[in-house]
Amino acid sequence: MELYNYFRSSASYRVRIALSLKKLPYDYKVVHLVNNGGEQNSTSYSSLNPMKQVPTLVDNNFSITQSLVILEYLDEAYPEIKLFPYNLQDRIRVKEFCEIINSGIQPLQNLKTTQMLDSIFNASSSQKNQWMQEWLSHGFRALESFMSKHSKTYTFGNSISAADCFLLPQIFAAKRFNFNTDNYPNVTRVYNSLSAVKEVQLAHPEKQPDFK
Ligand SMILES: N[C@@H](CCC(=O)N[C@@H](CS)C(=O)NCC(=O)O)C(=O)O
Repeated sequence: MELYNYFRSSASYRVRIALSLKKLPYDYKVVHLVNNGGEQNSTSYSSLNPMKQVPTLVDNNFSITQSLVILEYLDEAYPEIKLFPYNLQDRIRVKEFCEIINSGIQPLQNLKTTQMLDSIFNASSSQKNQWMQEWLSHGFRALESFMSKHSKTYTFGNSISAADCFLLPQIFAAKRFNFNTDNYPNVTRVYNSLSAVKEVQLAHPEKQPDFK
């Protein structure tokens, strides 16, 4: 298996956590999001990922983009350690949580989005910071509300799930943007539980070969 990714990319980090929890080995393929105008924009890479984003997983020549779909693929192809609950309603809840991050928070902080705040609107750094803080507050309030109902040791009950693969990288990204996550008690508690799990630690950006 090959994972095209970048150490700091939160969407890549989701897949690294999933692969690590499932104990699946893979070749780490670096797509540097900044060097050479962003390697994600190269012709060769964009033929793998038409959105010009990481991650992309290739398993036996089967190439998949979109981290949520990659996690669903891994769960069906390698079901020994499950990331989505068997029970339908539980499974849908976990996907609902993933989607809050996947479509409601992360795209608003993504590189191409913030670059356009510059190139189209000529936004100052304090305006860009305000953009980040507003969207992160909006999103984290939703995460906290979900978790106040469903979290125990982990985001959804007492078993690690895909929801945790999404939560931890989103917290990592929020901290990079100096967003204070301490005001969200359930988020903070689960962050601490997840940070103690060895497989999760191995997926951390600082443990990756392209970390700088
Ligand atoms: N929905 C996509 C999001 C992927 C995404 O936004 N990746 C970011 C890094 S976290 C990226 O490659 N950004 C490059 C760019 O914006 O040029 C997924 O979950 O895979």
